[in-house]
Amino acid sequence: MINLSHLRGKTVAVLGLGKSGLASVKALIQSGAVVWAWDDNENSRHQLDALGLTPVNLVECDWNQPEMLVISPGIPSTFPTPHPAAEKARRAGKPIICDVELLCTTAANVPMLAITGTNGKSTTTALTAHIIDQAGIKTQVGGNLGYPVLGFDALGANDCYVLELSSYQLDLIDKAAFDASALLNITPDHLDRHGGMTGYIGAKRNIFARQKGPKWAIISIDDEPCAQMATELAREGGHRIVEISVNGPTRHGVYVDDHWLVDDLDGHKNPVLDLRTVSHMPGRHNWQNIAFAYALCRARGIGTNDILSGVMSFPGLAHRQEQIGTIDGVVFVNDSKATNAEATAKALSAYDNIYWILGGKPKEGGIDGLDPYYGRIKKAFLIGSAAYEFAATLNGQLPYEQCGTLDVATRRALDCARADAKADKTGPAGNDNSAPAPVILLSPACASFDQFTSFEARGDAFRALFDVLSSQSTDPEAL
Ligand code: UMA
Repeated sequence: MINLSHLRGKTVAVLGLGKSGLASVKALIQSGAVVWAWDDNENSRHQLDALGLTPVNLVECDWNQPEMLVISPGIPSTFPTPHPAAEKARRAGKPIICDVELLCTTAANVPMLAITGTNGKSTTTALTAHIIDQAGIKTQVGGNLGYPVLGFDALGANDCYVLELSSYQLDLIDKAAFDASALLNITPDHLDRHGGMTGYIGAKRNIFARQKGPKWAIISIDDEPCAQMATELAREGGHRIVEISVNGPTRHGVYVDDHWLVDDLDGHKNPVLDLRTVSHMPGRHNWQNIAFAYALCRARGIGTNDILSGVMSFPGLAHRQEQIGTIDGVVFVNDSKATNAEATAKALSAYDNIYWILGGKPKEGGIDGLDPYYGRIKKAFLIGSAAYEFAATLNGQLPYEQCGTLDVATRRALDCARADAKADKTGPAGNDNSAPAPVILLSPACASFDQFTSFEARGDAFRALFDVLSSQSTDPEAL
C-alpha cells in the first residue's frame, strides 16, 4: 500500500467506495490522515464499519475542513451533471483529484509509464508490464486495468509503475507527470462525461501535460485527433515525441512496415520483429499494441532482445481475444469483453474461417457496420435477447442458427467446424493444409446482462464449456 505521509493529520474527503475509493481510504487511514468517506449506496458505506470509520455525508459536511476531494473516476465531477459533493468542494476552492494524482505526487522518484487511448490500452498496459517484469525489473501494474493504484507496493527509483489511465482519471490529475506517456488512438467515447469530443480529447492530452526533461511522448499518428495532437506537442516543445504507426514509416518512431515492426528511434530503420510470428496477438490493432509496448519499454531502458522475448511469452488478457485452446484442430477464442460492434470488428478482422458466437443484451446500432468481415465468417450462432434483431441483420448475408444459450451455440459451432473440416479433407480437392484453422470465436458485440452477471462470467462459462468438450473429444478422425 502507498504511504501518503504528507497527508498525516490532514482531513481528506473520499467519494465513492468501489475499488479505487476503498483503496484510497485504506491508504489514507494507514498514513494517518483523517478520512471523511461517503458512497451514495448504503451497502457500500457498510464497508467502512470494518475500517472503524463512520460515514460522513459529503454533501452536508463543512467543506472548510477537508484539504481535497478524492473522487472515484466513475462519479461525474463536471459533465453531464456534477455530483453535489463535487460542486460543494469546488465552491469551497478544494482540489478535486483521483487516486492517480496522489500516487504520482507521492512516488515522484519511481519511473512511471502511463498508457491511454480509446481502445487497446488494457492489452498494451499488461504487455508492457509483462515485458518489464520478464526483464527483471520490479513492477506494479494497475489503474483503469482494475487494480487501484494506492493499493500498489511502494517501489524505488530502479523499479517501475505501469498505469492504464482512462479519460475519467486523466481529467482528475493536476500535478502528475509521467516519464513516458502513450496515447494509442482516439475515437468518440464517453462524450457525455467530457461535454463532447473537445473535452474528451483534452482529457487524453492531459497524459502529456507537465512532461519535462524531455520525457517520452509516444503517440499514434494513425487517426486525425492523435496526429493533430502530435503536431501540437512538437510545436509546444519539452517532449521527446515518438510517433507510432501501423500504416508505414514515421520519423524516429516505431512503426509497422508491411508486417515488420521497425525501430527507427535512433534514426536507423531496424526491422526487429516479423509480426506474423506473434500468432497469439493477431490483427493490426494488436500490432499497434505491440509497437506501443515496444516504445514504452525502450523508454524504460530495456533492450530489444528482452522486449521481443517478453512479447513472445505474453499470455494475453483474459476475455480479450484470449486463445483458450484447440479441440480437433478447431481453435477456441474467448473475446467476451467485446460488448459492442466496434470491439467485435477487431476480432473478426484478425481471423479467417470463423464460427462466430454472438448476441446478448444488444447495444444501440446492434451489429451494423460488421458486413465487411462477413467473408471471413463460415456461420453465425445467435444467443440471448439480441438474437432475433441480429438475425434480421444477417438474413440473406450469412448462414446462421438460433441457439438461445451459449452452451448450445458452442456445441453447434464445434459440430459445424468439425463437419466442414472433414468435408474439406475428403472433398474433391483432398486435404487442404493451406486453409486457415477454423476458429470458434465468442465475440458477442453485446452486453452480457441478459444471461450472465458480467462479461467475465460469460467468458468463464465459455472456457468451462471448452474444458467439457475437450475432455469429451474422442473423434478418431480428428484433424
Ligand atoms: N457512486 C456514488 N455516487 C455516484 C456514482 C457512484 O457514490 O453518483 C459510487 C458507487 O456506489 C460505487 C463507486 O462509486 O461504490 C464506484 O466508483 P467507480 O465507478 O469509480 O468504480 P471503481 O470500482 O472505483 O472502479 C474504478 C474504475 N471505474 C470507472 O472508471 C467507472 C475502474 O475502471 C478501475 O478499474 C478501478 O477504479 C481501479 O482503478 C473500470 C471502467 O469501467 C474498468 N473504466 C471505464 C472504461 O474502461 O471505459 C473508464
